[in-house]
Amino acid sequence: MLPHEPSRPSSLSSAANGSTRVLGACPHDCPDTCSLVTTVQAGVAVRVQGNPDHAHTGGVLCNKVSRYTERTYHPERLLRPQKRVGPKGSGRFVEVGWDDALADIAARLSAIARRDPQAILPYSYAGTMGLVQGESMAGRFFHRLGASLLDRTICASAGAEGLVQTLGGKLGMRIQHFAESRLILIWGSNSIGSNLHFWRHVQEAKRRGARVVCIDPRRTETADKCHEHLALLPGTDAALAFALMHELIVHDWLDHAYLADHTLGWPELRARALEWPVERAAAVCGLPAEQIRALARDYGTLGPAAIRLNYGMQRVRGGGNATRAIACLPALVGAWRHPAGGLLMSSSSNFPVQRAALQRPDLLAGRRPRTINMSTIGDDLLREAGPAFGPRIEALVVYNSNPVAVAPDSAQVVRGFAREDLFTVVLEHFRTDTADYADYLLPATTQLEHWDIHPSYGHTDVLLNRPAIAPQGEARPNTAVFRELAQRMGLDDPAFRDDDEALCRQAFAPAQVDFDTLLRQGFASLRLPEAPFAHGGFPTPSGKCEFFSARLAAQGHDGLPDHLPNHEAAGSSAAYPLAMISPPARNFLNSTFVNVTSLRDIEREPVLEIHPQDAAARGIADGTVVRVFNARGEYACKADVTDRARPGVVHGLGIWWRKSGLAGTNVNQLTSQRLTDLGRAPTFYDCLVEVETAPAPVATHLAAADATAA
Ligand SMILES: Nc1nc2c(c(=O)[nH]1)N[C@H]1C(S)=C(S)[C@@H](COP(=O)(O)OP(=O)(O)OC[C@H]3O[C@@H](n4cnc5c(=O)[nH]c(N)nc54)[C@H](O)[C@@H]3O)O[C@H]1N2
Ligand SMILES: Nc1nc2c(c(=O)[nH]1)N[C@H]1C(S)=C(S)[C@@H](COP(=O)(O)OP(=O)(O)OC[C@H]3O[C@@H](n4cnc5c(=O)[nH]c(N)nc54)[C@H](O)[C@@H]3O)O[C@H]1N2
Ligand code: SF4
Ligand SMILES: [Mo]
Repeated sequence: MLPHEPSRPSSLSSAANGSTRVLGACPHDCPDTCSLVTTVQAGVAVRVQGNPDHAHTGGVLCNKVSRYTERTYHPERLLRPQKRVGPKGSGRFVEVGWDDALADIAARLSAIARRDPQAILPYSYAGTMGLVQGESMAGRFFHRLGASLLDRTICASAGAEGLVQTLGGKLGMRIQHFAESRLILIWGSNSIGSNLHFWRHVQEAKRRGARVVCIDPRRTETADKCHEHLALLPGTDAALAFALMHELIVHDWLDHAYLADHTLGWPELRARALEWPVERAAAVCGLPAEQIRALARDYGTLGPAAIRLNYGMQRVRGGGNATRAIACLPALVGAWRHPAGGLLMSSSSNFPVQRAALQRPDLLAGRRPRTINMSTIGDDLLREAGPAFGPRIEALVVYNSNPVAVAPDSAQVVRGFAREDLFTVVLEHFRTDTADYADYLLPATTQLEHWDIHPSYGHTDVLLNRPAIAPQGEARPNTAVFRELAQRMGLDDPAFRDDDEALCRQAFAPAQVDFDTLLRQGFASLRLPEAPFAHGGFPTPSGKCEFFSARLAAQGHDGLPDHLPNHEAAGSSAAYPLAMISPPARNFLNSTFVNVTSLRDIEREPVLEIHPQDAAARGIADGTVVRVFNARGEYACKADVTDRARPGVVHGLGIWWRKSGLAGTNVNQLTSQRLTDLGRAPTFYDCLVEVETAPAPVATHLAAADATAA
């Protein structure tokens, strides 16, 4: 059992039976950023639990991370550096010593850097959200080299840009106050699957009589538990938001004083909203008009009203504008006046992270390398040198990411990674799809084995992660690899001498976040107002909630939000009549945990959810193997015939490793590299497909695969 005394003296405490408990932070890309307690006996982590002293964690972890020891001690953990011996992608490696691996990597990168350092590209995302094992030492290394910069757009940049333009930052309600709301809109998010600790606040609000509405094309487990579910077509959220505004206007459910004092562009927004009578939006969204009217009535009359907006609705062409439109809503009804009213998409801008101190962009010393968008890595790896593009990408260093599985348009991504003249280094825990394409595969430490420090995008506490156990095998932290490479490449700068604890200390100014508090209790809360915009004070250029954005207008965008139909809008193609979204499977985190047996056993196998009507029209029975295809490629999986899907929309739950898929592909074989309106983000959920029962070749491939497996 965990001790519950709140004044536990240190984050490294000893218990009577000789075990120690080490405080840490969940590293995963999840808004909950849980505080972890790892029990260690004789150097072995025996249990990872939620910290009961941390209010946002409340002693509870999700199913995935409560299996963290299974992942850490997995028999397939990479324990020693490996060098490729077979053709690219064959996954044939031999073990090599760290010295040999690092010497060779340093030599190869130096040779490329002498010609043009921009031919080297780092590729990383949020395998760990830690500021130290993320972009600290890595940033210093690539900046000092002058390597290409990476535009980290793969998840959230469309919504982030929409929020920044409207509210002035990734800011909003404090998550705990949702418990006091009377109406909660869960918009583009499967909270029970991906934001579990928020769901506890929803349950509390429900107990107090709140009404809860889910806005999601898929009938998720979250939708099941809400009072109402609006199953709109993917990419139609802005139309819905405008119809809500229309109703608020015609019924005068408006806070005129708030509009006058704290918003910019109300007359213009009002005029645009009046172009969206409920019937027009109902036709665009594929929803009953009465359901939209009822939602508007609730939103206009039940206060405080709170919106939990999340990133599921911004992975479409108009994702940035849809975020802007929705982010306008709380100001219309003055919801921000109350701590339990308003909106939350991300809380990250609250954290005064000293990114320049960690990443040292000054080491560029005036050079301005080009920027490559991670969401178009498929095309960019295949691009030839040219005046617009610059040099061909010759070396790729991948850490904290699995692009071959998670980036859109995988056929193109794989073609890029398969280039025999591309030098690829991958730092990983496991032999992922991306690792298969490495020239050098370097074993990385997990969160139980290294230091780190974490902000959160769901709550407003900083967390410290202390190592609980020694690195497994010869695994090394990402930071150690970049330090060593710098030294071997003669990049002599004091920036490469900071150790990981020192880096943790540089993440925040002591006046903002007290490091001793972090050492003592594992977390520290930021001092913030309870209702951030009760009296306006939006950190936009005008200080107001900007319905109209002069900044966007100056960049040639529409100054007002608008509904932009999908690149591949439902009903726009006879060849590909079904809209496909690919939200995550609950027991995986993006492509992480796919190889953890106990979790994979719950998810069982890749599936496509399809409505009984769409299945019947194609002669597809539940459980049959189907071929899902479009012009970009095809994907084979089992059909789950279910009314979790609405007619016209199918769900390819993700993100399985390609090599665990039936025909060696995953759902990203179908997604495109087209980008969003704002934020240069991918459009994973803006994708048309057709589905048919799999013809014989796939079934044969399957039988062969089964035979090999058995
Ligand atoms: N268990 C688990 N938790 C996770 C993750 C995971 O993979 N697994 N991923 C983590 C990451 S990286 C992120 S970014 C967050 C994401 O967290 P959220 O943004 O909350 O995303 P999801 O739970 O993926 O839910 C997205 C929901 O949006 C719906 N959706 C799809 N298209 C549309 C649309 O056009 N409009 C609307 N209104 N809804 C739409 C999908 O059906 C899905 O239910 O979750 C994090 N948490
Ligand atoms: N079709 C479709 N595609 C999607 C999405 C979708 O909903 N649908 N979601 C998108 C979203 S929201 C996101 S955020 C991206 C996520 O894409 P990624 O950020 O690539 O996330 P993961 O797939 O979880 O891969 C992270 C990898 O980092 C490794 N890792 C973890 N910690 C460390 C460490 O400390 N050191 C090193 N070296 N490696 C580490 C893990 O082992 C794992 O293999 O995928 C996107 N792709
Ligand atoms: S993945 Fe999310 S819910 Fe699970 S332990 Fe980590 S932060 Fe908590
Ligand atoms: Mo994400």
